[in-house]
Amino acid sequence: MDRVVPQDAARLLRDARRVVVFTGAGMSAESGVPTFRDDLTGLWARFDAQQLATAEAFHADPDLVWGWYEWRRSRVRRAAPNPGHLAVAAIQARVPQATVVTQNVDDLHERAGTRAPIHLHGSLFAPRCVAAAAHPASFPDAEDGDAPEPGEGRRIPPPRCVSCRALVRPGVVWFGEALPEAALTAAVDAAAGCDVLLTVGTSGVVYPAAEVPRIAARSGAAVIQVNPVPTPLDRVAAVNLRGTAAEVLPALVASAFEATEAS
Ligand code: BJW
Repeated sequence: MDRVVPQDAARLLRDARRVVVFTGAGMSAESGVPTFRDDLTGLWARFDAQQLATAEAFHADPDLVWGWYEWRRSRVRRAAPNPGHLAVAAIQARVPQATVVTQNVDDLHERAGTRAPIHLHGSLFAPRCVAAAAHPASFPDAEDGDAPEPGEGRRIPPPRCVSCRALVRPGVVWFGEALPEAALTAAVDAAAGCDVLLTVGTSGVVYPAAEVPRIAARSGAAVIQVNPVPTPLDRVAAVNLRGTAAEVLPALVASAFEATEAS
């Protein structure tokens, strides 16, 4: 990677009044949270999405699916935000109208200090029951004592909703499911009204989330992409920064904001 952040990206960020930061799994990769589609390390290289990330899969084998999500939740709980997450929170602190839109189901943006990130694909930490009037639900934590310790292939029966006794499911958006309407509307509105959209660590292939940077570009915003490899979003990006989130974002923030403050 070119270690010097291109000046035009820093200038675009410095001059923007409204910024959207749109993140995907690569944002958390350097925290030790696996991506989905990276060739060797991605989750979909080792696990079958159809057997784990659909409502049909949960219906067919709830213990398998709940156990897999508990394993992933335990990994995220042990992970810490990386310098990229901290840089995103710093952007929000410098730019009055900065919105963070994430496809990630971890809570690393929140733990880095980002205010109110919009979660398009739900959260590992907000389970709900499967009933039509889905209630939020609580679930046993490892430190509760009697909860089984999650392991990679461990089957764990999901708890039952305390209100209606229906099964509790992970509060994430599976393939074929609608995204949370309020979150999607807020993301689209922010993208349509921003000056700069910074897309970080996403392959840009999962819809409708992948429309968010494209909407920004069509609305006249400059799209800056941070990713170590080319993606379909290269074509909509005004600037492509080839590198990782934890390397590029702190350098971009320093170049955009700290140089001006010192002068
Ligand atoms: C780094 C890095 C480092 C590595 N630093 N970068 C239009 C066309 C075709 C298909 C469809 C379409 N519209 C809808 C569909 C179907 C489907 C879809 O998009 N399929 C495509 C895959 C073909 N979409 C859906 O089913 C959606 N629902 C829907 O459309 O509903 C319609 C409906 C309407 C009304 C009523 C009912 C239904 C739902 C999609 C849900 C996605 N869910 C998942 C799982 C979430 C739960 C879980 O975590 O288990 O969300 S799938 C997975 O992909 C996850 C992610 O959020 C999402 C996006 O992945 P992401 O974040 O981009 O990760 P990767 O791995 O793909 O990329 C990582 C990138 O990081 C790479 O580029 C690396 O290079 C980079 N990287 N290290 C920076 N250190």
